[in-house]
Amino acid sequence: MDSTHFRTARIVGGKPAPIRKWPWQVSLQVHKQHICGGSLISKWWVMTAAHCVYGHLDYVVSMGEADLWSSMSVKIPVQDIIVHQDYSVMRTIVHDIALVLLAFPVNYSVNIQPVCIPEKSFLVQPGTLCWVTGWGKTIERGRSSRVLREVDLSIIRHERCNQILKDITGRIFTLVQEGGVCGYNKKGGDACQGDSGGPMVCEFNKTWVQVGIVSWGLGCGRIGYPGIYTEVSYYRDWIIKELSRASCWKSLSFLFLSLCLVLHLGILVTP
Ligand code: 4AZ
Repeated sequence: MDSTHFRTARIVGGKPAPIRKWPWQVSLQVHKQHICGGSLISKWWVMTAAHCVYGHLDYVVSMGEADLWSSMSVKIPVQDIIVHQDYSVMRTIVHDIALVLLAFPVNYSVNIQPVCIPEKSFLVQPGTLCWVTGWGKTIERGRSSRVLREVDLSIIRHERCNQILKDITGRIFTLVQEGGVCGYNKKGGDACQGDSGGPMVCEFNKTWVQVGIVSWGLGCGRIGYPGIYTEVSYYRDWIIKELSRASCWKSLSFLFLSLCLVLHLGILVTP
């Protein structure tokens, strides 16, 4: 067996996720088809990768079930999408983050819970054990998985990750900059197409914190090739700013609508 065959035949690794272990994991779907992963950060908001939602299609967020075909999933249409203003795919992918507003708030349950966003100052240490989850491909040239899968990773900071990827590709420009973080599993565990937008989480003091968003990689599960993630702590201020801006718009539009209604009624009742 040649090395190429070995590499592509290798599964991305990991195993099916136990039920209720990752209750913030969501599936972004178009016409009932799974497109990308995402994570629930509040009753109204899902976080994902910008490259997942860049065309602004009609998405539905599906949550609460590990089996994509389950009839028990909670499905909520999307009301709005905020893509990072500096998101770009020139040379390399940067600022690959987006926020998705649900059409109505989800009810939390044992199967549906939000994940924590790290502090801005929180720098995950190299070598930290984390987990990535998703319904993406189980081999580089395979198909998406019907059941949610998980795999453990070890963190590589962006400086070292950039050097590794530059050495692999021979590129001289920066491939992973500040705002990016990498994950690697020496047995070939990795995220792949379809996992994008989904969470990479690590447990600190018994609390699960989302450290990364699946962004990109050179193939999947290749030995020596780390996967690249958007570093959530780096975008904490952006996330908070956008969420408060959106809720401000919401209350303003509500105010205007009520005012219009009052004026309209006023006109109707004036003789
Ligand atoms: C993708 O195509 C993709 N190995 C996402 C993550 C990785 C590779 C590809 C990481 O969306």
